[in-house]
This record gives sequence, C-alpha cells and structure tokens, in this order.
Amino acid sequence: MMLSGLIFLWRCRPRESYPLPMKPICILNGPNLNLLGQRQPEIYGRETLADIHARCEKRATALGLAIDFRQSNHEGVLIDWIQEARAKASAIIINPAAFTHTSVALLDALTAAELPVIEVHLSNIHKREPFRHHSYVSRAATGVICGLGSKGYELALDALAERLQSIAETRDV
Ligand code: DHK
Repeated sequence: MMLSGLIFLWRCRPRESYPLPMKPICILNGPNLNLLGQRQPEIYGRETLADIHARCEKRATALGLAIDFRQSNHEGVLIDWIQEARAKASAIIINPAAFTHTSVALLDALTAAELPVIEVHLSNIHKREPFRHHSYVSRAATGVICGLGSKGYELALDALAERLQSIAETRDV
C-alpha cells in the first residue's frame, strides 16, 4: 500500500484503539500500611495491603495498565522509589501515610518527578486530628482522594487512565 494510504488509515483509526502507555503506574505506600487489616480497623478497614494490591492489579488490567505496587516504612526508600519512577513510570499513586503530614523531602521528590501524581488516603484525614489536616504532599499532587477506603486506589487508577490517554492523544496529533 502507498505510504499516503497508510497514513490515511492511521489517522482514521478508531480513538478507542489508542494504545495506553507502556510504562507502569507506580503505587507507593508509606509507613504502617503493611499492618492494614490489623491496625485500627475501625479507621483503616479490614482489608490487608495484599487485598488492596490485588484490587489494584484487577482494576489496572481492566484499564489496560500495568502497576508496580510497593510499601516501605522508610522515608528515604520512598524517595528512592519516587526518583526511580521519574524515569520508569508513567504516573504515581501515593499513600504517604504519616509522612503526608511531615515530609518536605517527599514533596520535593514528587515535584522533581514531573509526573501525574494522585495522593490517596484510606481515611478522611480532614475529619480526624488537626495534625492530619495538612498535607505537604498535596502541593505536588494532580489530585487527592481521601475517605473512601481502598476504593480510592481504584478511583486513582481510573483517573490516571483517562489522563494518560489524553496526554498520549495530545502527543499523537
Ligand atoms: C494513613 C496513615 O497511616 C496516617 O498516618 C494518615 C493515612 C492517614 C490514610 O488514611 O490512609 O494520617
């Protein structure tokens, strides 16, 4: 087929067939989230982090996305992972847990990553103790979801799928 014919077919392809980005979405979880299921279930629910990981894998597969799901109790490790994501991921979902309210270093790492970032909290931090009402991380976040339990992670994936698709389409035209 002539090159002009190929170009015509490429431009006329259905919009749904746009490929989603190949780089995974990095999902990071901060301190004490390894204890989910046992830790204050009246606040954080009965699901374990492994349950949340499984829900994210299922949702990501349905959306045609790959994920890289991790947890650490250490601020420096989370920062190293954010720096790694800068090159290797298409976006970041982060529940920074207690570091939300303390860490300028996480804010700086997320800002430097120059990626779409969704901040997720299982609980509604605004309904809790005053020291939880402020988030350093939110300044670097594209969006923030809190108070919806593990559903927040799935909603973050939905939002990023749409956003990444529109970024890909913008690059494509
Ligand atoms: C989890 C934590 O561990 C707390 O330190 C935050 C967040 C809230 C959550 O709701 O997921 O304050």
